[in-house]
Amino acid sequence: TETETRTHHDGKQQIRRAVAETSSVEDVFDDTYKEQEGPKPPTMLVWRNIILMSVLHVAALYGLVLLPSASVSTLAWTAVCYLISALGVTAGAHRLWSHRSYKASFPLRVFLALANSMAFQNDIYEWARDHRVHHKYSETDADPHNATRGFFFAHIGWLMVRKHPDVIEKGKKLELSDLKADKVVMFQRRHYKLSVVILCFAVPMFVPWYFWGESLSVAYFVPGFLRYAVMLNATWLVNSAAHIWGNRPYDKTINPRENLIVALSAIGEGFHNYHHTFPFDYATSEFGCKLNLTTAFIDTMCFLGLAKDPKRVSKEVITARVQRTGEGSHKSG
Ligand code: ST9
Ligand code: ZN
Ligand code: ZN
Repeated sequence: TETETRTHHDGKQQIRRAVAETSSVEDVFDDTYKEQEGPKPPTMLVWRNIILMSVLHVAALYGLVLLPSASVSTLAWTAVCYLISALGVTAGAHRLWSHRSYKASFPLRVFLALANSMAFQNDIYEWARDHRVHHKYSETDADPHNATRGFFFAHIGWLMVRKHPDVIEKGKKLELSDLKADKVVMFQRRHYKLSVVILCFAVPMFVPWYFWGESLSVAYFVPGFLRYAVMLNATWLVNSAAHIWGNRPYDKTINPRENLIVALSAIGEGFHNYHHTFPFDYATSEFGCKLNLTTAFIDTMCFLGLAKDPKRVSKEVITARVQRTGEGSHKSG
């Protein structure tokens, strides 16, 4: 049995290496990392963030109260702002810059960087760095939003405390030269604060007030704060809900799951068991555009010649993986 175990282990290593080779970035789970033994470092609260997040959510609730008095145009504009900022995260920071799952032309990268500033979720460089450690050291001390610390921590709590030292230590060792070499990413990082003030707050508020005479308070609280808070929570649900609830058709040994509600609110990012199994697939799902607006967007960009080389996993590889590590809940289509 010892040889058997070794063969099994070698097999696993080989698969990990093969997977790593198809992926040009460090987003593949590293099972050699071991958490330090003994007591965990104490949780250090960051009161500034706790207060700011509370204020944001109170402002968003006020936006909810004002919602019935918003004009139809303002509601449509709010939806547009939601979609643009969501795409800046899903098609931009996530599928393009964290995972390099397709290639994007300069004009598309400029659009995605602007959309990303509208989402105000840390600049692209920081987001992609934290996301690569999330995949490589998923659900350990070195994962920034380690879901084994519970729903609240994975959802929002991790933004209100100092990071575990292993997140920073492992993060500093990551290969990030592709991000440093991307002029659009570094430009956004240099001018991040100004871009957020303009794109996340000023523009969403100015447009309805200036173009169709919406009241300043509705313009401020609905497409501004309410849209921002809902978009943040939809994103965080990928880290919390989609790491806790749902099926695991592709790999039953990991916690990330297929969660349709999250897929819907996060425009295609809820197929999280598939995504952690095949992080380099541009669709982040076996089923292409199904419940997946981001994939439809990238397909459209490829059709228009603004993007190319979307990476996909073959049916054979998926089927083999489903049979080897799936929990038996796989449905085709
Ligand atoms: C937000 C982000 O909401 C949300 C991300 C979600 C990710 C989701 C992923 C799911 C999949 C994709 C689905 C998308 C779905 C989208 C749907 C859309 C509808 N490696 O950070 P500091 C260094 S943001 C290497 O201060 P502390 C760092 O460089 C919301 N190094 O750590 C620095 O070094 P130096 C708005 C690292 O003090 C030093 O360490 N933003 C790494 O522990 C200190 O860094 C906020 O709320 C790393 N990984 O503070 C702000 N990490 O000094 C939140 C750090 O040399 N952030 N370093 O430069 C903070 O305030 C702080 O980061 C903190 C930790 C308080 C949380
Ligand atoms: Zn995850
Ligand atoms: Zn990812």
